Amino acid sequence: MNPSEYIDTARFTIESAGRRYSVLVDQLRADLQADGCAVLKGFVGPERIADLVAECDRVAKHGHRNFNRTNAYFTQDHPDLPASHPLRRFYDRSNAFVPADKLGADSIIRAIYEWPPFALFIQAALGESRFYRYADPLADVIVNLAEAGGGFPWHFDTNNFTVTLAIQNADSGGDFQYSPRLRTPTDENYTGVEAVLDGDPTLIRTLVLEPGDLQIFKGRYSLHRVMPLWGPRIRYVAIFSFVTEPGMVGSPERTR
Ligand SMILES: O=C(O)CCC(=O)C(=O)O
Ligand SMILES: [Fe+2]
Repeated sequence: MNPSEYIDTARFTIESAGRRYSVLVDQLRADLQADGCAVLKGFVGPERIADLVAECDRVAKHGHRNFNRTNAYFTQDHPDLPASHPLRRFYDRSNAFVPADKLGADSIIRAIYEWPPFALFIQAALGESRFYRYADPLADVIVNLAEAGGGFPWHFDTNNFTVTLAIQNADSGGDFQYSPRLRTPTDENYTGVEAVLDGDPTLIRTLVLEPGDLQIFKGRYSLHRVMPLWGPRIRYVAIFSFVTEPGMVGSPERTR
């Protein structure tokens, strides 16, 4: 199987280094610079997405479920601070993910991830000088499953960028919300974070991602969440991981 058959390469010329390629990469760079988010709508065309849904349906039984309560920073509580402080605002998180080794040798998702032009193109869009596929056999490319009652509450990522492919939406809910550049390396901006947690609409953008949309997101400084979702249909998202060092794998604790 040739992964380029799944990607709408007529619209997204990710393979060539011609003029259309530069225009596309420049556009993505501008979007990422402006607010840390770039979306390629219909990256996998509607006529091809059913095969990816079928792949997710096939591996969903291998999902590891997780339930926890977390603040936006994945840290412990700080009882010395006021209850409204962002460090003290804990939310339920539940989701499941299918580890990378369960996708199987005939995985379309893995074929896209491992197709060399894909990583080169994402690297160009991000303008990263050091950029490698994650070497972790359990976590390099995973499928995230979110069911009714789930979602991913407000948080900052601990990694610099995330590349996700929307494969199936829940019946309702599950929209992606974010507040661009809310903090910086030197300013946590707890006042702004508190405002977002309280729902200040002037600080929040909502993205409705449809099956086949590819999202490149820089989540370390932009607070974001997946809104609660409802209905029997599972939300499927493939998460492609890239890192800045070759040969990196996760710690045994995290892998467990
Ligand atoms: O499921 C998504 O769309 C993104 C989830 C997210 O924010 C993350 O994995 O850090
Ligand atoms: Fe995130």
